[in-house]
Amino acid sequence: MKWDEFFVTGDPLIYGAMVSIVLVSLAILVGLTYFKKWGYLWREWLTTVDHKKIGVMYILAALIMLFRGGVDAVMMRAQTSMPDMKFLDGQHYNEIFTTHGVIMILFMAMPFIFGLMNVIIPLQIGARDVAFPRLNAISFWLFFAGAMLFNISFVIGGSPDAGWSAYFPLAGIEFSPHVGNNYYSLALQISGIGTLMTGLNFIVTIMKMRAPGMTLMKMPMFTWSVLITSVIIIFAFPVLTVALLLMMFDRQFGTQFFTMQNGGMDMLWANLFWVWGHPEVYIVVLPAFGIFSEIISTFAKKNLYGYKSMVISMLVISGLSFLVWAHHFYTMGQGAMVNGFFSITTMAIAVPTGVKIFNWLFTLHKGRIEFTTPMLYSLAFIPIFTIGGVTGVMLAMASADYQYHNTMFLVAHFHYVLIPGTVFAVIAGFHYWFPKVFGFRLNERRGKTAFWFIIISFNVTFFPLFFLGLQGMTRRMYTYSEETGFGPLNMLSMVGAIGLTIGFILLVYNIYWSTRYEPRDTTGDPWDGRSLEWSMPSPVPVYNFAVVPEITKRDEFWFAKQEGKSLSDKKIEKIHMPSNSGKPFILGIAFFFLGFFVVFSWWTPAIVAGIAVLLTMAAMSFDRDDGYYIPVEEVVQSEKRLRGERV
Ligand code: HEM
Ligand SMILES: [Cu+2]
Repeated sequence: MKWDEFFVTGDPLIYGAMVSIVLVSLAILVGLTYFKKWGYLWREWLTTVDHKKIGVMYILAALIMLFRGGVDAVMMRAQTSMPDMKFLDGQHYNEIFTTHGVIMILFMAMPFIFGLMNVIIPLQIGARDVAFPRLNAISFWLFFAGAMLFNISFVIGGSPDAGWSAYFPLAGIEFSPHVGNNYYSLALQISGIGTLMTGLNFIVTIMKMRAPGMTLMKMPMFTWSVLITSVIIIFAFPVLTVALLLMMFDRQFGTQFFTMQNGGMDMLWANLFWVWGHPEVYIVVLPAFGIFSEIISTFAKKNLYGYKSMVISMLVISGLSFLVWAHHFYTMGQGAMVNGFFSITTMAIAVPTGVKIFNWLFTLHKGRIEFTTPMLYSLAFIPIFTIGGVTGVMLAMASADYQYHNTMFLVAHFHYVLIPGTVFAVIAGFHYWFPKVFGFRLNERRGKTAFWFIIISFNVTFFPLFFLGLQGMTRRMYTYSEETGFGPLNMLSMVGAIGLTIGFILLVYNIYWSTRYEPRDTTGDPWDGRSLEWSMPSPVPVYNFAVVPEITKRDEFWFAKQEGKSLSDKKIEKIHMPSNSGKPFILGIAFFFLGFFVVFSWWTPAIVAGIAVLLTMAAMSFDRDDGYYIPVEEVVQSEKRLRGERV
């Protein structure tokens, strides 16, 4: 490969991006050296095994990826805002919708959810950390390595361009000969291993580490949703990993699993992809349901209506989510019987989902509702998500789908599901739990301004797309002529996208503003919460609970407050904690280079990087570090300090 093929060239946009990447990296390096922060960064973050810090890193990475995916989105909207627009060419448009889709789902939505569950789950169940803290760090660094690998494709070698679903034969070596889709297969394999381990870790954590007395049916709803999601992860992700491995073999070693000749079967890819892909939607949506349940019950000042039916409907959804995958390709000709089966299973999902919607409405009924920022997002979610759900049922009807398949109607539908169902949830959760992690709230007034911008602009951006789809505008189409008449609605959608951008900028600005000016919270419970995470001071000390509380009922903390009881008046004992480790971070770097060299089929360096991976793993298994104890005196001191007493 020649150097001019190695770096992506020829476009002012890309040169601009290269220059800014170099400048930002230099600024970070110089800044860290100037302020002497290398040691701090290494000790407190890169080597941490603390679930709260790992959670914060996930969320930070997700916010950066939201920015990257958002820039892609605005560029697409700009290109289609007017007929015969000349901003992007066809190839660039292909690359951008591919990276937008992959980044938003795998490197924004999932890590944002993982970030929140990392921070909150141990606190909600009364645990001192997750079951396997070091594995948790490995999960994060593998996710991060995969995300970085995927992102550099933009400047080195070229981005994938076969859609986020990478259908064969388009994604095969014959029609996509450059390295873009190798990045897809490698980056997703690496981060996928991390995801799988997160799933295992949280199942064990929730099953084994709950505070005494907290039976399954006494768990907060967010914990339930994460437990069910983790089970979906361990069934769904192996399918993706295997499919990606076969993709890699097809593209780089001449096998014929998904090709159109020599016994290959392109539809096999579509099936494997969606056997993972549909449950993936629930991996990001179920925890969102959990977050909304917590927020709605907190700010309606009522216990969650229909707790048991909430749990059952999540279980039913998780089971059904594995039985609907063929609804993504009704038009590929598998016949009426098969299509009929998948139509019915798909429509059936609307039933448990409807149960949940009614449960939230009944929780609100006669509640003393407080319209805080997180509550506003949760209230807006209900009607908007319902539009997404109803249009989903429309798409589920196989015969009707022949009409809307692969049109902008579909694009509108899944954004109506994913943006309220995931993005609003993580933003709501972010505002809700922010004071727990940082010790102060995000400013309410500024938060609400951003909320209104985001909610209104979201609808302006995506509602027109339903009509464009019905008029016949196909998805993934980079341009259209004046005569189609698609112009005005696309322009309207562009206006919405600009509004969304402003909304997100206001949201980020609020983080900055609140960090500087918002008063600190000394109660640890600024929202008058119900679950255990509000029972300790904020920011939460490393050991979480000075004494592990005993649970006798659901929302124990809420009732304890009513009765004026304390959950932590027992004797403090010394606390065992896991020690930090640099190896997960090193493993992430080794995996990054392994992936990078395999992308370019540079086998010698790839073998060296592979050996580095194995050696780091071996070093990890011989590690004999049993952690350390925090002495009683230190716990007592820090509890006093955090609760605002003079020490
Ligand atoms: C923030 C505002 C967003 C805007 C303006 C936006 C806009 C778009 C546009 C214009 C397309 C391509 C339409 C076409 O086929 O030509 C698209 C595709 C897509 N978007 Fe978004 N999007 C946004 C957020 C999101 C989020 C939050 C997610 C997921 C969590 C997401 C997931 C996807 C996926 C999976 C595709 C399909 C990519 C493909 O065709 O391969 N988007 N989006
Ligand atoms: Cu689906």
